[in-house]
Amino acid sequence: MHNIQRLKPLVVTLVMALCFLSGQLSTEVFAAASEAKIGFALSMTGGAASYGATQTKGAQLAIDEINAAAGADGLKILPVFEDDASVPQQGISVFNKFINADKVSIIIGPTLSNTAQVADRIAQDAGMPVLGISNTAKGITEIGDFVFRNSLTEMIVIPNTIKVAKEKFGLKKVAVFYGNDDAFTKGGYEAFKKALADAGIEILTEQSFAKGDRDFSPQLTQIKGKNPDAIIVSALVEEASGIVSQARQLGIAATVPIIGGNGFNSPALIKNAGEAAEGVMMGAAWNASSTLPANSKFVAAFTAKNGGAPDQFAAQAYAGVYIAYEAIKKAGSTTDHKAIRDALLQLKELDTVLGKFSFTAGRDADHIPVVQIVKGGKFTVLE
Ligand code: 1QQ
Repeated sequence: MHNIQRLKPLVVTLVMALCFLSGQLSTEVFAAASEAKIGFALSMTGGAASYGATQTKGAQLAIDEINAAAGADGLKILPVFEDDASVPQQGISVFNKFINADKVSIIIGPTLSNTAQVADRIAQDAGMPVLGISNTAKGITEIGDFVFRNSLTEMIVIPNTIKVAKEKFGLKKVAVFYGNDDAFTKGGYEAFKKALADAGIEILTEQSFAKGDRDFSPQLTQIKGKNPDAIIVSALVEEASGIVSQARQLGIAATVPIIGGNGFNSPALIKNAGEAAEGVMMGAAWNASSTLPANSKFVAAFTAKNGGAPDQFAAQAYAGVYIAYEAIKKAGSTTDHKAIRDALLQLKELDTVLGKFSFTAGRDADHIPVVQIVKGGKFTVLE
């Protein structure tokens, strides 16, 4: 008994020395060349493929920059890109692969909230940090404490969109048109309804559609008959493009603005709807015309590499890679998922293309939203 008591200080010192050494060792591991695997679950096929395409480009640019700057002995990123095919089941398979086979440090994605609301549960249960870069429906980060996103939610963006639209067009009465089978389009619909009520704008009619629909003329004919001041649309880009084109084909005048949510932020809308896209307005999370140094550098590098300007989805992907990388470095480990999760929460005012970035206590993004309008075939930020 006596002997053990006497040994106690020695044991404490030994344990402390070991802790110190292991801390030293983990920095040593990073000082020697090492790689952090990041799993990207993005929509490369299916309805959300046009978002996934620019997300991939934005992420790849950040990876190239980080790996070039890391030099011969720094921490590099080894990306694993997988197609979530825009459907929840495939998202689940990809997440399982990242967790069990690839053993990634963190997962970035999936593209759609509709997939995230099921796939993120897999990550949460496995204690794998996941960073959404385009999920804007409510309820995603509530899945658990390993789920983060850098994408501003529709609950934050839409009230601003409605406020700006009301000032610009003097809206009093509108029609609402939304997708009724997707987490994002349903969430956007609810956010629009609340924002319209708060702004004292009357809803003349509510119409809905389903994913994959191609003919929107029955609902648009109903809407036209009500003579609204604007049409509020919660849709992903494939359906949004059809709605915008067919509204103008049916003779709904260009003086009746079409106002959308996050799904409208893809250049695919302008490509698909052409002239009919002119004047379409949407809320956005990234200020494309920001002259902050980080943003100007990103826009120039992206344009030089890809022969065209980035969109919001590319910007959020690019920022997401830098956020994940900082957290892994700060955690001092590529395998300690809890430490990486904790490091994400501790990131403060990281300089990103979205502005100075920190997560909220609820692991969401929090910055100023903007409103964009299509002018001369381009997204323009309303100042
Ligand atoms: C979501 C969205 C989509 C528009 C992402 C591409 O915001 O699914 O949450």
